[in-house]
Amino acid sequence: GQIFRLEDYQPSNYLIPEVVLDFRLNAEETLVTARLQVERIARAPADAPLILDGDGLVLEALAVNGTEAEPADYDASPDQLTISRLPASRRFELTIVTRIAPSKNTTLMGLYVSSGVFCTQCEAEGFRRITYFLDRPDILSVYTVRMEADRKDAPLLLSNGNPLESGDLADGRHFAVWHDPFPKPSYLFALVAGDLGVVKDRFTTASGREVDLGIYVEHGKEKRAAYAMDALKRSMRWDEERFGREYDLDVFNIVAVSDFNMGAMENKGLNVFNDKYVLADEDTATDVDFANIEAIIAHEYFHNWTGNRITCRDWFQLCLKEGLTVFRDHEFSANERSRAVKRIAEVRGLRAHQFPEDQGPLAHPVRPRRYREINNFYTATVYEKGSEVVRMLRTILGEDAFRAGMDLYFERHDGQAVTIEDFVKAFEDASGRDLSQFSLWYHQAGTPNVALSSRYDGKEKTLTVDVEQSVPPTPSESRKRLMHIPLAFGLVGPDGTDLDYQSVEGASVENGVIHLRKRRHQMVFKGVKARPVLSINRGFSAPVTLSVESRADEQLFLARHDSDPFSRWQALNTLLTDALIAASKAVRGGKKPVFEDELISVTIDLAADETLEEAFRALILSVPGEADVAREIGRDIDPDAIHTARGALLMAIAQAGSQTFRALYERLLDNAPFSPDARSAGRRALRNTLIEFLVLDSSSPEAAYRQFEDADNMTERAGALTVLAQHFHDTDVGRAALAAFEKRYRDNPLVLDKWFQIQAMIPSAATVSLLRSLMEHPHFSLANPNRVRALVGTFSMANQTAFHSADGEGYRLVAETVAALDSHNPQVAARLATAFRSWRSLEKGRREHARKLLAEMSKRTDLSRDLADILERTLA
Ligand code: HT7
Ligand code: ZN
Repeated sequence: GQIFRLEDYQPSNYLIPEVVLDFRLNAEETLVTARLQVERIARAPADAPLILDGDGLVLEALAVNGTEAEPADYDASPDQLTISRLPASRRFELTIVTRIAPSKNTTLMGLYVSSGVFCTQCEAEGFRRITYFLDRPDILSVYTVRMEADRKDAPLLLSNGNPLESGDLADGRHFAVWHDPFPKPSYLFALVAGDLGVVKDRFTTASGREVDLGIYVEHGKEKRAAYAMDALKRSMRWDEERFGREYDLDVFNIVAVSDFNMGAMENKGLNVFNDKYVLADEDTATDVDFANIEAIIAHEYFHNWTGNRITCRDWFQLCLKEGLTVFRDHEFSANERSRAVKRIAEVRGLRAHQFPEDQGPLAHPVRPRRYREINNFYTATVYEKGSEVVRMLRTILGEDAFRAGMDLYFERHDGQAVTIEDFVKAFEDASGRDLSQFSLWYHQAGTPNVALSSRYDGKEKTLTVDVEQSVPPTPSESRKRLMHIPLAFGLVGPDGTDLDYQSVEGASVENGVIHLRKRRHQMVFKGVKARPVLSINRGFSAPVTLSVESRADEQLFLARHDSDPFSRWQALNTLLTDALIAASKAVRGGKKPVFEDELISVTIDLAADETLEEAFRALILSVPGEADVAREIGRDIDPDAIHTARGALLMAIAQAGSQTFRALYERLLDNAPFSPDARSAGRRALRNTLIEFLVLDSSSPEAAYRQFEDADNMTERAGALTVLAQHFHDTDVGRAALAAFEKRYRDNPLVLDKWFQIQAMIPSAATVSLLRSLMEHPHFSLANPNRVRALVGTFSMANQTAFHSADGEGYRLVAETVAALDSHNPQVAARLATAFRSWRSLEKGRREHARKLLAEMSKRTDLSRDLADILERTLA
C-alpha cells in the first residue's frame, strides 16, 4: 500500500472556494450533484490536471462550465476523477453527478443510514465517498446544501450552517437548503435526514447573538437528552469566559445516531454523536456515562474554534486540533468537577491507553511523519499525549502567557489550515521564549524516563537531587534527542507542608517547576531546614515514567501527607503496584503473596478519611488493575499470576477493612433524589468500590445482590452487577441478577451494551465460550460498533485472564471477530486488532499463540488497508 509522508506535502494547484451540493435522498440510491467553483492558483501551469479523490464512486455525469465534458478530457475510476483538459481561464465551474447507495454502506463513512436516518461521517476521508473532490483539509470552501427526501420518512433535513429555505415538492417529497458562510474543509461537511424527536433551547452569546440549540434523538428519548443540553450550554459559556471564544452561527444542532464508528463528530454547526454520548438519565446511564457526555459534548463544541475556524493543513497535523481540544475539554471538566479527581482519572487513562501504545510496535510521535491509513492515527498518542503536550506548554509558560499565546493563535490563524509549527510559533511570539527543544514532544515518539535520587545533608541544610532523563528507542527512531521536561515538585517537610529553600543550583527552577533540558542534572537546594521528602511530577506535569530511588516509608509519608492530592494518590498507587509486582512473582514461584500491614492500613485510612472527597477516596480504593501491573512488569508477563496476586490484595484489604468499610458503606447511603452532580457521583463511586470489599470479606453475594435490587440508579445497579459477575458468576444469585438485568433492559440498546460488557469482563476459563454464545444472542450484531466494542472490545481490553487465556482461545476469538468484521467495517476491525499490540511482552506460550494468529491473519489477501496496516506494524 501507498505510504503518505509529511515531507511530501504540496499545496494544491486548484482551490474550490464554493460548493453547491444537491442530494436526491433515497436509501437504495441517492443522486448527488456537486457544483464546484474551481480556481487554479496563480503559479500552477495552465495545463495542470485536476485530480479529484473518490472512494467507490460511480460517475453519472460531468460538465465543465455547464457543458458536458468530452470522454477524452477526463478519466473516472471509483477512486479518482482526473480531468486533463480544462478551460484556459483560472476560474471555472465543474458539475459532477455521482450515484451512491447509503443503505449498503456498512463502513459508516460517507453517507449511510443508521436506524432509518440518513447521516454522514466525513472525517477523515469520507467526503470522497459522496462525490469526487479535493478531499484534503487545506481546501476550504463555502457550502450551500440542498436536500430532497420523502417527507414521511425524513421530515427533518439538516446540514451545516444556517437554514435558508424549505418547502414541499410533488409526490410527498420536500426539500431544504442550508448555507454555511464559514469556509471549511470537506471533512466538516454533514447532512442528516430522518424522522427524529428534538429538544430545543436557546443560548445568548456574550456579544448578544441568539443561538437556537437543538438536540435530535429517536422519538421517545427526548427526556434523555436534557443533560446533554445542559452540558452544551455550560460548554458555550465556559469557552467565552475561559478562552474568549463565542459561537458564530444562528443555530447549533446535535444529532444522536446509534451506529457510529467513534464518539462524536464536530461538523460545523451540526455535530453528529454516537447516542451513547448524548442519552442519559438515572435509570439508564452511570455517573461515568454522565461525565463522558459532558466531556464529549464540550469537546465537539470546543472544536468550533480549535479545529473548525482554525483547521489542519494536512492529516499529519491531527493533534493540532485533537490534542488541543482534549486539553480544553479536560480543563472544562476540571472546572465543572473536582480538579484532582479529574486529573487522576486522566492519568490513569493515559497510562492505560497511551503508554502501551508508546511502548509497543504501534508507537508514533504526537505528530506522525508517515501513515498508510489515517484512520489508524486517531490514537491515544495524538489525542491524550497531544493534550499533555499542551498542558506542559501551559506549565512552562504560566497561565497568562499561555492565554496570550492562544489569543495570538486565534487572531493570526482564524480561517486558515495550519501546522503544529504555526501553533508553537504563536506561543513563542507571545511569550518571547524559545520552544524548539520543547517541540520535540510533538516529533519524537516514546515515553521518557526520569531517574531520580536525592540525599539530605542535615549539617549543610542542603538537598542534593540527581536526575537523569532517557527516551527509549521506538520503531524507526532508534536515537533520541534530549527533551525539555517540566517537573512540578515540592519538598515535603515533616509536618506535611512544603519546605522553603533559599536557592537552587544545577537546573532552572521556576514557580515550583524543575526544567530538565540536559541528560543529567545535579541539583542542590540550599537552606532546606529539615529533611524533606521529594514530591515529584506533581499533578503529572510531564507524561513520563519515573524511577525514584526512595524508601517505601517515604512513599507512605507522601500518601498520607503530600499537599497535592494527585501526588498522594500517586504515592499509594506506586506502592500498591510494587506490592502487586512482588506478589505476582511470589505466585509464579509457587509462594503465597504477602502484603505489608502498613500498606493495607494506609489504604483503609485514606478511604475512611472524611476530610477527603468521596470520589478521591473511591480512586484510592481502586487498586491498580491487572493491565496496570502487567504494563509495569513489562516482559514475560503471566496474566494468571497477576490475577491471583491482585485477588489476594483485594482480600487482604477487604478483611482488614471489614468493620470500617461496612460502617462507611451504610453511612454513604443517600436518600436524596438522584442528582448527577460530582459530589453525589463521588458517594456512589465510593459505595461501588466498597461493595466489592464487602462481598469478598463475607464470601457471600448477598450485599451486592441487595444493592442490585434496591438501587434507584444505573450506577449502583451496574456496579453491583459487575461485582456479582466478577465474583459470583457461577452461582444462582449471579445468574439471576444477570437474567433480571437482561429482561429489564432488553429493549434499550445502550443498557444492553452494559450487560454484554459486564459479562465480557468475567475472569473465568469459561468466558471464551460464554462470549461465543453471546455472539449468537439475537441482539448481538457485528453491524453495530457499540455492541462489538461492548462485547469483544471489552473482552480484549479489560479481561486480562480470559483474553490472554493460556490455550490461545481468547486470542482466537478476537482474531476471528476482527477477520469477520473487516469486510464490513474496516475501521472498527482495525481498532479491535490493536488489542494485540503488547503481544511481545507476554510469556512465551501466549506470545507464540498471538504471533501465529497475527501471522495467519496478515496472510489473507482480502484485508482492508486499515487492518493490513495495523497487522503489519504489530508484527514488525
Ligand atoms: N474529530 C472526530 C473524529 C472522528 C472520526 C475519525 C475517523 C472516523 C470516524 C470518526 N468519527 C469522528 C472526533 C473528535 O475527536 O472530536
Ligand atoms: Zn476531537
